[in-house]
Amino acid sequence: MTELLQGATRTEALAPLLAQGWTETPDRVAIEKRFVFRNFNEAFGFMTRVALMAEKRDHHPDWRNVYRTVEVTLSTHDAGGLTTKDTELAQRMDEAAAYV
Ligand code: HBI
Repeated sequence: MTELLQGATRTEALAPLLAQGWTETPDRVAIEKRFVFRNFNEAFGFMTRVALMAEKRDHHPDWRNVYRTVEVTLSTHDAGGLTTKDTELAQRMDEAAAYV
């Protein structure tokens, strides 16, 4: 199982994501971000690309779509918190959102 991010490693891994609009959930076991697109088509296109990515990595987001917004929470359920699987997927999601 992937190890939980802790201490300085955790801080360093999160720094670029927090600068890109991700926030820690209040219980600090997850990170979250609200993506807002121009329309539903762009939001769903983003979700489609991320879904393929997530399945390939066997690491899946918790997310909710309402019209042109996608609210995402990332956490490694098996580990009970944040791992590099989450920070890497978060980075890939930011890249996917920039493509639309
Ligand atoms: N996705 N976010 C997340 N966290 C997990 O622990 C996880 C997952 N997708 C698949 C998965 N675990 C499987 O590896 C196991 O549940 C078998």
